[in-house]
Amino acid sequence: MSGKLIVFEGVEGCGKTTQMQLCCQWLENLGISVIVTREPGGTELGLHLRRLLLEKSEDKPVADVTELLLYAADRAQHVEQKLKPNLALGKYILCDRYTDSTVAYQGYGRGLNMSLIEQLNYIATAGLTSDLTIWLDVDVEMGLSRKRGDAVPLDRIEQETIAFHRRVSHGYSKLAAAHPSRIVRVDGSLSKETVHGVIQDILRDRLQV
Ligand code: T5A
Repeated sequence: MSGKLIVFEGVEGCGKTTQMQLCCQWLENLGISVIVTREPGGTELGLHLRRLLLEKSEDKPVADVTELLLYAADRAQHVEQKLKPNLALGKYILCDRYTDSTVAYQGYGRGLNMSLIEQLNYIATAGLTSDLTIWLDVDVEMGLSRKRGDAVPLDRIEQETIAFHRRVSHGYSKLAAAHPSRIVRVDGSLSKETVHGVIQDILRDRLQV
């Protein structure tokens, strides 16, 4: 029996965590066994990498290529230690970010070489792609203002310029256009309950849950 990998993607504050929690409760009520995880930080090693990646340190800047390699290392460990074994057990995995984040943030956001990113994504995942990716599309300013409202200090990447976040957002539009059978756009500016209802419809339609 093999499970399903369902990924949630989007710019900062688009509502992934909120929707994954709602989706997890809904699937569990249907009797489906669910794992909720995230990148970076879905494994013990990944938690160390997450701290290195997201803590802001003015005197120790992270070079763009270093950042790319750390996300790839986090993913390789996550795929091997958590995603593959749980898929083999037939679980539904709800994953906060995956390969599209690297294309959007390090590719479109940082301007790193796309072919290098594709190669690293392939090495890190050994070709494991999502069964479905939900892209929560919200305006960058709206997402950041939600995050500021959470009263938690913005992390290193959230503190990037608006121009950076707009390039990331543009990256998601390009990805969705390039992979229409895998990536489904959902209007993340709607209420939490409305967005959840839309996601339920998509999962029923695409994965027959
Ligand atoms: N990254 C990651 C890369 O650069 N490359 C990579 O390869 C990978 C994997 C991860 C960072 O790493 C970068 C991207 C990120 O910058 P993170 O802590 O996981 O960092 O941060 P995010 O992924 O951005 O997740 P957040 O927790 O910050 O935001 P969410 O999960 O999108 O949003 P959520 O659900 O926490 O909601 C934020 C606020 O908005 C409210 C919520 O209640 C909350 O207050 N909200 C809504 N308000 C109104 N209407 C709605 N529909 C709402 N939905 C949520």
